[in-house]
Amino acid sequence: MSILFAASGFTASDWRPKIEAFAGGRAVAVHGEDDYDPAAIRYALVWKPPSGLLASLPKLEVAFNLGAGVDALAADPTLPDCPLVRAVEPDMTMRMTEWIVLQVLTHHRQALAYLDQQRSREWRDLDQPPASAVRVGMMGMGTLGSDAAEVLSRLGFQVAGWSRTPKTVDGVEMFSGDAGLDRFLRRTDILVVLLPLTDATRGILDAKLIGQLSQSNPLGPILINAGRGGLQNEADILAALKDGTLKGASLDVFNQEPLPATSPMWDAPNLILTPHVAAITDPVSTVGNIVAQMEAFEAGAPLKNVVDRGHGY
Ligand code: NDP
Ligand code: OXD
Repeated sequence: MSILFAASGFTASDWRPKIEAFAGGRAVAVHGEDDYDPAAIRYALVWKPPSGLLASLPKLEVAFNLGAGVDALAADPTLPDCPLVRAVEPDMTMRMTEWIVLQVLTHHRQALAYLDQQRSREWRDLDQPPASAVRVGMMGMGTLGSDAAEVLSRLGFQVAGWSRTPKTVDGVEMFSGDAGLDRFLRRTDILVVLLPLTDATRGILDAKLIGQLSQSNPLGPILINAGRGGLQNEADILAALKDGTLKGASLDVFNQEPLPATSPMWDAPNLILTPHVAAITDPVSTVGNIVAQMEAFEAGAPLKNVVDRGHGY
């Protein structure tokens, strides 16, 4: 029985040797490069595989998604009914927290304004509130959001979180569900978004939501999204940046990726844009953990980080 690797946008030559090194004698096939018998595939390691590919593997037992977000897989109407395991990797969590903290501090410490001053050789200090006067709101308090929230709390920010289900998190004021959203947004100066893209969250970052953010901090509100582009209405964000409803934004994800060269987002004022790189998947730690899961599964242990198909994440 074999492992199939089918990950678009990933360099198979980086992954194949790692999978073979960990795979303990299991045969490894790379979709698009190797001939393989679909009926021999027991496990698939995937990232945005072609629609219908997983359905063509009659003996597939588990699909391991090489990213944390499973929206691309969920969009495949032929997705078979096997367990779908998503990536939950300490390395990915640390990379994401790094990116989030970088963006929060860039806006909080007015790095864009100082860069402008540097370009015009202007030596002038700007009013700087302490972190303790700034309210960060974390939309999505799962694996990634809760880690970034904890680090931002330690830096002194007033951190609140919003999740689907109610929960208690030390040092973080928690809100949940539709009922908690308005109060969460109204107390937020810097909104950080680490939500999955599901039917319930698609398009949530629109003009209405932006209009609910607090306008009481002179440096805010700021929007930071590393969740998914499908969460955001880019025209609304652009308009808010232009008219000052948003003082700044950082976006790592877009509705269309790569972002077309013609997109007006490239020229949006006070926008920091990165090309979906906030937290990449590291082959070494990921493959090691996936193979460890396969071995535990074969020994009868339950799989970890299985996606709840009903909720879509
Ligand atoms: P988790 O599944 O661990 O956490 C998701 C969080 O979102 C949970 O707190 C969940 O609430 C909350 N949530 C889900 N639906 C809703 C809703 N309808 N209303 C309110 N809250 C909701 O995911 P991760 O933290 O691991 O990852 C989050 C996302 O980050 C991924 O889905 C992916 O899209 C994105 N990502 C982006 C990367 C990048 O490089 N840009 C890299 C990795 C991930 P509850 O706690 O109640 O379940
Ligand atoms: C992920 C991503 O979901 O990289 O892991 O976007």
